Amino acid sequence: MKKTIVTAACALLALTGVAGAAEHLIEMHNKGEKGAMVFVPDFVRAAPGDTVRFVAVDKGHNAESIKGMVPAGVEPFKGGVNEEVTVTLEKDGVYGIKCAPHYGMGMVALVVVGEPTNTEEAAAVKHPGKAKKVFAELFGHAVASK
Ligand SMILES: [Cu+2]
Repeated sequence: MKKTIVTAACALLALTGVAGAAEHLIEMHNKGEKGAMVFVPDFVRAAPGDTVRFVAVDKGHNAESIKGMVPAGVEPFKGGVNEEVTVTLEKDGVYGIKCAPHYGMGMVALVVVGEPTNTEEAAAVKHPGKAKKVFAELFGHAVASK
């Protein structure tokens, strides 16, 4: 009897997995291939309705949306330091994310959902220090992989 229930639950999970939204994992690290203080990966392409889960693998990081870098009508989000945040991205567009303590060190990420509708506005946002260079690169990906 118990086995039947488990099997049914698995079948249901498999079904929703096919039809449902994907989850993208972005980890926060003190060190990565691209240097110190990084989101891994720092560029994600997602579909509307997908979720992105930010996990602080190393301590001292957070994930929050950057002002002016979410599509119109989207609520900004802000995770606390060391806090795991999961956001569901319903609207098409680009989403710029930063780690507040390491923003100037270039700890930023870009998520493109569906059609990047707000690229121009988002790309016009000014950033401190190394974040400027990292975003220039990330917007390059957004255009190139379209
Ligand atoms: Cu950080």
